Amino acid sequence: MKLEQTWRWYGPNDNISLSDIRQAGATGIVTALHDIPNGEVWSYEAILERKQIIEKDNTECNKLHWSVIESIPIHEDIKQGKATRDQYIENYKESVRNAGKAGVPVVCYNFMPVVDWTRTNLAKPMADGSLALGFDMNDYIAFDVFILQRPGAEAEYTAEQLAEAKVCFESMSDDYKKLLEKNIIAGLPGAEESYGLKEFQAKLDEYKDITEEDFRENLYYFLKEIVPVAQEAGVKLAIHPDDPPRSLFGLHRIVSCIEDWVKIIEAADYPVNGFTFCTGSLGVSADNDLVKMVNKHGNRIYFAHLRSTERDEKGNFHEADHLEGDVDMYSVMHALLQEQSRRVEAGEDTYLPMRPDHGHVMLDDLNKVTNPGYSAIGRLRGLAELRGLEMGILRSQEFEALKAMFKEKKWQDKMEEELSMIEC
Ligand code: DNO
Repeated sequence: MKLEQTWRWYGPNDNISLSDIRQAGATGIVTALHDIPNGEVWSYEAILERKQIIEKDNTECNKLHWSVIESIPIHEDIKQGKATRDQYIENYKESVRNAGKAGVPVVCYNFMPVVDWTRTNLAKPMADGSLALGFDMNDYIAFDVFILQRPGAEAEYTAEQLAEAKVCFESMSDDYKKLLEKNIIAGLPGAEESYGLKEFQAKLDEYKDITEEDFRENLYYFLKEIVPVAQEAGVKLAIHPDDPPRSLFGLHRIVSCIEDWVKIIEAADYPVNGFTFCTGSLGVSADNDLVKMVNKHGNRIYFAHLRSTERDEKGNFHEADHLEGDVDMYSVMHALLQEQSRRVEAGEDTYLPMRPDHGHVMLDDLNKVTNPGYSAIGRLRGLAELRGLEMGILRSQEFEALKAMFKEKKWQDKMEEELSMIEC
């Protein structure tokens, strides 16, 4: 049993074609109807049309299918718990039903307020000559305090952080300041929202009186409504973690760690209420034990973004090569394959799509315009590495022994043993 290899595709306008994706060896397409405005219903016809485009050139031995919707965005009114949320939730239900009817099995979504994934640098030079996405704390604080001039921002940083950010700000050219603003708030691909400075501050202001408790309740309210519908529609919901998994611009972040996962499960405890296991996002926090997350809640992982990040103690990080950096990809892959074998023996649905993520810009792509994080060759490299790692693990004698153990229905013993080792 293998994880399904998938690839994020931005639709018919993506420079990377479906034929390219076939050559990369992926079988699953991860995509969204990006042109539908946030909050509106995704009609059955529109989903079906996209599905047919994906499957158009399928042959008997070369098939693509739509594995995951990434994402159906959640309207800000739902996140803010406004009176208007109910209509948006009804629309979301309709979209989920339509996805189920069209046979798309997984919907990925996030609950990050105002900004989706956030980086300060979209072209950080790596030692090998490739370019990576990065998050630089000095740049971020300089933007927050000196460019955006968010009221109250200073109080959230130490004197040392502020001093460093000031030096950094003073050395920035006007062009660099503009670039930084664009990188942070003009919207990365798939983020669906983009702002100018004033508009951004106005959006942040809307969250001023929303406490963390309120914000969590807004997510749980949404889940209580949506999850039963998804269960009936046969669609798995996979919430994406906050990226990075910490507060930005004073906003609450409530999908950042295992404790958050537990609360999400408890809010609407149906099997379809699950997670996108994004190792690069979660891995930015040293407190997240990724293997433990799989061993404890692997049965709720319905989609995996397998990438690695490298962080430092100041909060800076960048995208590492897929098998390098702070994510122990061997152990993560092992844990996911173990979870999949458990599902086989338990007679559960074993479908587990994964995709490479945020590849470096390298080789020929250095001369092209690419979507930040979504260049072809960097992801091709990532996918190839992940595929090899998976094969190595599945073919190892140790893994054969593990599967034999599961066959004898001893998987529970095995999981308990691993968890007790992690916990002590
Ligand atoms: C970034 C992506 C995110 C993700 C959303 C899910 O590369 O992982 O934009 O798609 O957060 O809703």
